This record gives sequence, structure tokens and C-alpha cells, in this order.
Amino acid sequence: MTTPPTPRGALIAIEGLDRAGKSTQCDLLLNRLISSGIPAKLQKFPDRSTPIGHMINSYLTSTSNLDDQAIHLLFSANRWEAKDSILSTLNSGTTILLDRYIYSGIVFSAAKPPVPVENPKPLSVSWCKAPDVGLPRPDIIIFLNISQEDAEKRAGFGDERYEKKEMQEKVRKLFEELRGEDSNDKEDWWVVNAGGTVEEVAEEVWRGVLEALKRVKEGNGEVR
Ligand code: T5A
Ligand code: NA
Repeated sequence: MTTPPTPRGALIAIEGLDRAGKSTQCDLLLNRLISSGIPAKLQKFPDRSTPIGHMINSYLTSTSNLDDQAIHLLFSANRWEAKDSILSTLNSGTTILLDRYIYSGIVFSAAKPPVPVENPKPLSVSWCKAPDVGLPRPDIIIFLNISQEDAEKRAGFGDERYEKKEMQEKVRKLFEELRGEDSNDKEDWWVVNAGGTVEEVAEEVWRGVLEALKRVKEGNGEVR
């Protein structure tokens, strides 16, 4: 008798504005999956542990400056360098939680105020999308939706380069556009009200996860 092949894991992206609670929810979710007997792993982007990640970290903490295009490509390269590991992990039957992914990559770069002299135009969304084309597509994108007021109340807001009110407003608008643009496949996005308690948010997130697991079960086994 041959053993049936292991079904692949689900690819679940958690997205949202700064301080929406992504990392908090990812940690809870990882524990919940594992204690439910579902093998799971967390992959955070940016992954600050790699050489490319070190460059991103010094940019975000403002110890270095980089051209807008250059930093955008580094964020993308930081995903590409994880691609093989993501695919082999999924194919070994382990679910992956992505703490930010392609979508943060697009909206944060496109939301940046242009540098006045050298680069008068903001980066276009289509330019920002291009380097990530071909990366594994998540089975679901769980979007933690939070108001600017609630985000600002949370600890640590304002520490890093992009954590400024104006920038966050643009990010919010661009995320909305991105969700709208994908309207033929609206099912990609699972919007959660992230303004509730940690436990309330976790319940809504869990429903999204169950949906992703169901899709994988009903799918053809291939990562999208
Ligand atoms: N970026 C990222 C790009 O420009 N391009 C890219 O390609 C990518 C991938 C760093 C920056 O990089 C940009 C986007 C960012 O500006 P990061 O490392 O993910 O990205 O940022 P972090 O600082 O780690 O994370 P965030 O600021 O986004 O915060 P989280 O993870 O959303 O929030 P979390 O869980 O750390 O919670 C924040 C605080 O709120 C509390 C927590 O205890 C914590 O103190 N909290 C709650 N309080 C009340 N009620 C709740 N429900 C709460 N949930 C959490
Ligand atoms: Na985080």
C-alpha cells in the first residue's frame, strides 16, 4: 500500500497598516494552528536577518539613505530570496503565515512622497508591482483594517521612517485601491476589523484561515 502524498500547506498573508496588529495576530495564529495539529511556520517580511534584510533595516531605521527605486527592489529581492524555501515548506505540508508580503511592498513604495529635485514623480503602482510578478500567490490575504486614530494609540507608533500620519493615509488609500482592483478575484482579500480586542480580532482572523485551508483542500494541489 502506498501512502497518499502529503497535501500542501496553505499560504496565508497577513497585511495591514503599521500597528494594525499583524505580528501580534501572527504569533497567536501560529500557536493556534500548531495546537490544532496543523504544521505551520511564520515568515516575516521584511526578513531583516539576511544581508538584504540588513540593508532594509538600516534604511527603515534611517541609519542609511537609498534611492526610492533601489529600496523598492531590495524589498522585492528579500521576498525572492525566500521563494524556494516558501515553496518547499508548502509542498512538505506546512502552512506558512506571511507577516506582510507583496501588497505592503506595492503600497508603501507608491505612497512615498517624491524626493523634490531628483525624482519629482511618485513611483507608479504598476512600476511597483512589476518586480514581484511570479512570486507565490497567497491562498488568502487577511487584511487587518484599523483606523488611523486607533493605530496611533498603539505602542511604538512613529518610531520608523514610514510611520508618519500623511504617509499612512496614502498607504490606506492605496490598499483600498489594490483591494478594489482585484475585484475579479475579490475572494483573495479577507478584511477583518482590527480595532477590536486582540481576542476579537483573532477570532475573525481564524475564520479567514479556515477559509484558506478549505480552498487548499478543494484546489488542485498547486501553489497559485
Ligand atoms: N515595508 C514592508 C515596505 O515598505 N515594503 C515592503 O515590501 C515590506 C514588506 C516595516 C516597514 O516596512 C514597510 C512597511 C513598514 O513601514 P514591519 O517590520 O512589518 O515593516 O513593521 P513592524 O514595525 O514590525 O510592524 P507594524 O508596525 O506594522 O506593527 P504590527 O505588526 O501591525 O502590529 P503589532 O502586532 O506589533 O502591534 C503593535 C502594538 O499594538 C498592540 C501590540 O501589543 C503592540 O504594542 N496591539 C493591540 N492593542 C490593542 N488592541 C489590539 N487588538 C492590539 N493588537 C496589537
Ligand atoms: Na509587525
